[in-house]
Amino acid sequence: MIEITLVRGDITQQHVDAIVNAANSSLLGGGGVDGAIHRRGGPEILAECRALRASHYGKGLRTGQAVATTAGRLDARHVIHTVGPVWSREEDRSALLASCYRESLRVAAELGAGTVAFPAISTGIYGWPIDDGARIAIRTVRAAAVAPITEVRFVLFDEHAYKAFETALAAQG
Ligand code: AR6
Repeated sequence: MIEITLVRGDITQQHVDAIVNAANSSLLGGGGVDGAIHRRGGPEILAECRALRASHYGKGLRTGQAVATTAGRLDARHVIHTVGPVWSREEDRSALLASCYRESLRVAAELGAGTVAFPAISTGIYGWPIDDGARIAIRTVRAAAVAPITEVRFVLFDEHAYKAFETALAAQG
């Protein structure tokens, strides 16, 4: 049985097998979680991202997909980079957001990860409303988690995000 845990804090400080990064399709870094992961993880992560771009993702990683690199100096074995959708009022992109969680878990399981830490994908720079982002995250992880994953930890940066996940978890069990 998978355990979903909520932590308020910085994802780069977590000790888990895999840390998920809310990246962009370039895989070459950015602000938010992405910036923090590259800063703290060191240049090895960016070097692998560049190599992946050259070998497989010349046009960029597509929204909703996920790919793994080393975790560099982070206290983890892997960083899994996924590209969340930008929030849109006109278009329902929630299937793409769900895909980020599902694909990241698939990649983590393939790598033999037991513990996986997620940020609240798309809810920062990409503008997704936190309550809806939290519901999609919890629902998707509940439905998708696979062996050998035993713990999925959501690492929420602020109290507002933490509360949104707490509410979603209480509602969905
Ligand atoms: N640990 C945990 N959560 C964090 C941290 C941290 N260190 N830093 C921010 N958050 P964002 P996105 C929260 O913007 O919306 C980048 O430039 C933040 O409060 O990191 O998917 C990429 O390169 C928010 O709730 O990711 C892309 O261009 C959540 O993490 C773009 O931003 C996600 O915020 C992706 O935007």
